Amino acid sequence: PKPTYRHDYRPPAYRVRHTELRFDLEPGATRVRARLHVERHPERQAGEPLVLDGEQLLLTSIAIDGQALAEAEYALSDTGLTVLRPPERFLLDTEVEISPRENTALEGLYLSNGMYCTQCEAEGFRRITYYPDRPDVMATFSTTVVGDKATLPVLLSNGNPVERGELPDGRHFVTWDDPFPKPSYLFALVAGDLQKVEDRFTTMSGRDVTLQIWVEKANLGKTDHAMASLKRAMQWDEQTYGREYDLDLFMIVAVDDFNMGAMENKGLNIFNTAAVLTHPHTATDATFQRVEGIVAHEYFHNWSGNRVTCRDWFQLSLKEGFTVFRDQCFSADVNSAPVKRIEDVAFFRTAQFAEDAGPTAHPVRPDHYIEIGNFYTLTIYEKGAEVVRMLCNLVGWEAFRRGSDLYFERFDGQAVTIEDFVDCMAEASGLDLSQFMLWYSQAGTPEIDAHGEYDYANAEYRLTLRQRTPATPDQPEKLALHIPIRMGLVGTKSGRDLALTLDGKPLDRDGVIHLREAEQTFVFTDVPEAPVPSLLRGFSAPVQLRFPYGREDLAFLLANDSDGFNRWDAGQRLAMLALDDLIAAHRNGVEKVMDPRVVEAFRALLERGSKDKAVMAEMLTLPSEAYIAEQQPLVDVEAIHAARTFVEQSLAAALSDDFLRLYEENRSDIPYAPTPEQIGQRSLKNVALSYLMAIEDEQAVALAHQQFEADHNMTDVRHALTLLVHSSRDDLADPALRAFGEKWAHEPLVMDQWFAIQVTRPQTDALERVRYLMGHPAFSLKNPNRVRALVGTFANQNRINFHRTDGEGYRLLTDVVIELNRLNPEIAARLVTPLTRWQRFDEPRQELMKGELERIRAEKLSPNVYEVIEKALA
Ligand code: HT7
Ligand code: ZN
Repeated sequence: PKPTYRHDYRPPAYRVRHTELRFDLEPGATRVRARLHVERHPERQAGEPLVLDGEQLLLTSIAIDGQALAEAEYALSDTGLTVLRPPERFLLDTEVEISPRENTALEGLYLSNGMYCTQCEAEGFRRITYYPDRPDVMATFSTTVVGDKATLPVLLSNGNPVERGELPDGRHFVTWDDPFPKPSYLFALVAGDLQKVEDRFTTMSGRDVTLQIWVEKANLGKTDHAMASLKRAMQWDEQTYGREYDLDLFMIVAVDDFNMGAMENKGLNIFNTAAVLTHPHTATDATFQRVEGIVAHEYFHNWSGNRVTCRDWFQLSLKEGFTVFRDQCFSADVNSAPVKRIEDVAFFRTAQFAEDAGPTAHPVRPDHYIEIGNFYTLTIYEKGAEVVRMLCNLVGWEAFRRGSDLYFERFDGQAVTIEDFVDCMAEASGLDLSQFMLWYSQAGTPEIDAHGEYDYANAEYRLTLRQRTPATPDQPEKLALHIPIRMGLVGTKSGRDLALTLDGKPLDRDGVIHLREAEQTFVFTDVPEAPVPSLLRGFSAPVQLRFPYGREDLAFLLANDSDGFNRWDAGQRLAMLALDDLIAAHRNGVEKVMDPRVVEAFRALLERGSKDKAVMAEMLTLPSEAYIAEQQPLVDVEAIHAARTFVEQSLAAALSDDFLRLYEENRSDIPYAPTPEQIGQRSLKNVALSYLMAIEDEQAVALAHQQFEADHNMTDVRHALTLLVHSSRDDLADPALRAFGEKWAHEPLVMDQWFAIQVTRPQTDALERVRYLMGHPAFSLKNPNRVRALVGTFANQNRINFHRTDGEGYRLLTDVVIELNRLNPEIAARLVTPLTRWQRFDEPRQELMKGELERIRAEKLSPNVYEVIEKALA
């Protein structure tokens, strides 16, 4: 497979103004007739060939302006069809046959549980019909769907239904018109035996919109939260960005088999059932919040992605980074803002930092790719969102909103670039953002080394910052970035933020300094007392910032910092210092001793309490093993696990009365609701229970068992079951697991939780359980949710067992990747990620991991897996 390069972009030679499609649905042989209204692009010469993409299609007829083409007039290949000498303006009619039944890759048109559905982003439409399958070709669509009336009573596509009727042989049809020009990746079709839940929304200009969520009958009771989330998101986008919905109908469909979370097809969003269905008995608080966020994300794409789309796939972050930023702000506004930021950053620093430090590191706007499906990454989405967040903070919200209005107005109905977006922000704010653009082109996580000195005699504080971005594949040298650092100086006597004067002027209200050089010193004057600096408040830039904090400094910030995010971060840094010592002790075979200053800091935290219980729960949560690993030069899997377990047990032993009190204070029998208050209370209670179970005293075990038996809501049941299954009490865990598995055997999404609980257990039998559970009737390699729950969770979240020194964990993952390479390349390429990080581990593990990567390389590979494996072994 050959790479595509960003610099090779050329506008298409031909445009499609309007697309008419007709689908005759049959599982093994669906006929797709397409009529494209084509014209030459005004910027391109006459007489160029028309190149259409197409894969796995059987062409049965082709005509231009009603005249069948002779074989010499076009050329067919595995990747497309070329019309050699087309006229300037014409109608192209084609007919192809495709087989949804055999489509296990879940791209294009496929069958999920007897229901037809599509996934066209990024390049799935070419598996439906011959077409210029690129985002800068935008057309209006008219789609007729024909199917068997008894088995496929519901026939959906984008836009508005304009005609329906009966046909011979028990078939029927519906025709849909989508008046908004769109690229092929936003096309969607759904057909099946579905039921709908309906609601309405009146837009800010008074238009009435019908909202529908389509599900299989058994899932009818699980749509309330998604519908409420959708209405909240529609209102938020009007109030915050002035964006109104534009069609009369907005539909969501839930499907079982789906490669990602959801898809923003115009007027017809398709969702993974896991990203839309909720019920207090089947979904946890985390799922309720995830559903709210994803429903909002897909809805927000209607403007940031659909009305204004990407010129080419290198610009993917234009829509994804901006839309993630929008959904993060929405979730922060409707829930607890500090907790949302803490959760997002904790995830980002673990997973995106790892991606940026590994062999698949790439810029937010990549320069080349082999398979675009591999670039739906944490860098494009999450780092892209951090870049937009920095832009927003740099220019300020008012200018950002003006820039956003300008962007939507200027480019409505167009396919544009990241420069177009940033130019609007520069125009609206008057700021020069040229250095800032490096954030889009340079891969890797910038590292900032900071140190500070207080000069008593002159009442000055000198802060020196040095930035460096490590080399990444293809990019050995890096330039200095423009890095906004929000900060404060917290007086050690007063415990308060000191007023900041820099270069004789008060620092702006937000307290942002701008690092632009490789090294810069900032001299703050009139500093009346010795301060502790609080740096990178709110994680104001996606960087690793190091400062030689002492433990007392961190305990001080944990107690006094006015920035909630940095209070949490001080606790994490303090725990990391203790963990580092314990990791070293474990490695050197020295007895582990718990740092009393960490215990005292936690005790003080527990005594102080917090109004926001969710924040308190985050403060009490230790850094994850994955995050700890990210902070180590070389990952010592056993030492990290042992050190973290030791800290948890030491805190539990020293503070068990406090944890017990916390647990009791936060128990509640009131009916479940996914409100921020209830979620915070449950998190705090369950964090306390985790600590208590870390030492497994009889009382803790009894509480966990009672919580499981009480069966109040899935959040509590799942947490209690996890603690039992991860404890040494198999006498209680086994019957509980059995009961849970039997009760929920008919609910695939709950069985996913049942799989995940078992395969994350630290006991040495975890790997054997994975192999055993792969034979369970509820498991299927063809369903991405099942694969993620069982195999993905094991490889990513059970570090000591996945990295077993006998290499069995790696072998298991490789076996699955090889199988999936054939069935579903997109999922295979994602699943292999943990093996690609081999350089982070000790020599024997490196050899084992590389051996497995070589084993994959020896197979006949899909472009997706090929690209990842080649990078990993480069
Ligand atoms: N824009 C959507 C991306 C997506 C996708 C990409 C590749 C393969 C399958 C996919 N399903 C959805 C989702 C989003 O970002 O909103
Ligand atoms: Zn998106």
